[in-house]
Amino acid sequence: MGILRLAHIDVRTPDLDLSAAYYTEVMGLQQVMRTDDTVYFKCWDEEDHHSLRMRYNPRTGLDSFTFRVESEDDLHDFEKRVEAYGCPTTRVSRGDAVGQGESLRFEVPSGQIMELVWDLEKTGNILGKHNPSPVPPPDLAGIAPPRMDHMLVNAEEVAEASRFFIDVLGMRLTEQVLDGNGHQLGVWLAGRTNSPHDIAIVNGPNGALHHWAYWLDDWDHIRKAADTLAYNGVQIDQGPTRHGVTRGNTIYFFDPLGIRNEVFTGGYWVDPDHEIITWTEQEFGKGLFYYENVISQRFLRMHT
Ligand code: M3P
Ligand code: FE
Repeated sequence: MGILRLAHIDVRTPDLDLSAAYYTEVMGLQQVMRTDDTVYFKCWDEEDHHSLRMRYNPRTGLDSFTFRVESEDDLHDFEKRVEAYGCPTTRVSRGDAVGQGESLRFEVPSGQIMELVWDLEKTGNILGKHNPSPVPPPDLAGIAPPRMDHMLVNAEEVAEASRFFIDVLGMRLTEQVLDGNGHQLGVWLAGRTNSPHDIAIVNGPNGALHHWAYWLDDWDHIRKAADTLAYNGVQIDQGPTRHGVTRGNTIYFFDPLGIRNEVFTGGYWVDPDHEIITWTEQEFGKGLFYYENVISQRFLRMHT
């Protein structure tokens, strides 16, 4: 049993048209469905119905984030484990959410609503399964990442949140930042992927979303993404640069409503028994942005 990977992120936007224009034309996602108050998006190489849901609400914010579990029976096992930890759970029935079957919902110790699901509607990527082209059409708009990669949430008590993800959900710690007293300020956690992180948790207000990231295939695509962002007048937060933590290449930027996005590539592969990498608070500038060696206050304090 286990947590496989990030499946979708559900957020609120006060301007659905502006968000839809940005996520299709600048980020270059496929808009898969639109109702009166909700838009669903996916990347060109994603098989599931959607990876991003945006619904209208006067206040920007995170509704929930959803991870896929490895097998159908896992929902039952996780229900018992999460309840035993002391977090009440609810079941969302098939038919109650677009693009998926039954799911399990609960509030994690850092206050975000998390959902686990196995049954995702498989609508396929844009290449198809019949003599597929290895690349998407050259005329896709915007950055056009192939898939969503990871997300980062804030927690007042990083160690408590981290223990929940490790002990209850079975995720694996790959890297951590410790303060001078040995307390965790940030943790990077992997599911059943070989990625250095599927979710990270960094000190900040409970319930907050720091960013989510899209995967790009190489550093040259990060450079092209920076050109696309600058051309479209998007506010860049940091980069293009490299993280010391995860070793990934990155740019952070803000969508038109102020939600932070990241594009990410590189990193390394981890086995399940990979030894944890530890950063000290003094060296965390390099961990965050290896070339600049800065801890920007905007980066640490701005969140959704
Ligand atoms: C990443 C990453 C913070 C660190 C962020 C790191 C917010 O986003 O992908 O490794 O301190
Ligand atoms: Fe990130």
